[in-house]
Amino acid sequence: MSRNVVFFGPPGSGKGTQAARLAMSLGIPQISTGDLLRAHVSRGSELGRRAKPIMESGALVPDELVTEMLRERLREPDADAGALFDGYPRTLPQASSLDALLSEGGRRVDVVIFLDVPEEELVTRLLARGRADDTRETVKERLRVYEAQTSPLAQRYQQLGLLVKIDGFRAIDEISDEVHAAVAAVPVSPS
Ligand code: B4P
Repeated sequence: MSRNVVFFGPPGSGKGTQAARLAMSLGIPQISTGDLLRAHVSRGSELGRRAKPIMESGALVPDELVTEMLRERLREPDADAGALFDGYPRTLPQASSLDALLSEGGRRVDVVIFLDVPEEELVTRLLARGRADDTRETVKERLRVYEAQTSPLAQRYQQLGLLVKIDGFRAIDEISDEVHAAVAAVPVSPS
């Protein structure tokens, strides 16, 4: 049995926060493409050197680089029982790649959690967090990129009947309770 959950939403909507909590309670890994990319940047790998200026500009790292990184991560044995995808997919081609990668192991996306947060709150949260790519200018660009390239995923997953929209503008515990309930309500993949 395998459980595969996608966390989807604008930058700062709490994908990482909620995926970490769910990972603890389900005992399956949180796979954050942002964290994987930042690890590459800090160890100065070839991928990290290419990704660093892109991330600092607020743009998306090219699909093929991120997808190859994800493919490698999914080969690790802890992902056999499933994974919580935090920040992937972010484009329609990435969504197709995720379906293909999962189907190689007879798996599929079981549910997509969409965290809905007003833009003003996103800006406040990100500026308070203060990561290297959390400057006012970069945040504005990341929100623009989200609208243009990532938000169309909502319609895709809605049509597939997989999207669960959750109000992410509340206390973290309240959101977690609703995320847990939504995931528990979904049957898991057979393999
Ligand atoms: P990510 O690392 O995925 O960053 P994010 O979208 O900004 O964060 P998230 O939504 O997880 O917010 P968090 O829980 O941390 O991406 C960074 C960059 O990497 C991208 O811009 C891109 O360049 C690159 N990248 C990553 N994946 C890629 C892909 N698939 N393809 C191409 N490029 C990719 O929460 C934010 C803050 O809010 C935290 O401080 C948190 O404490 C706070 N918070 C959370 N929930 C809250 C709540 N309910 N109330 C109040 N505050 C809350």
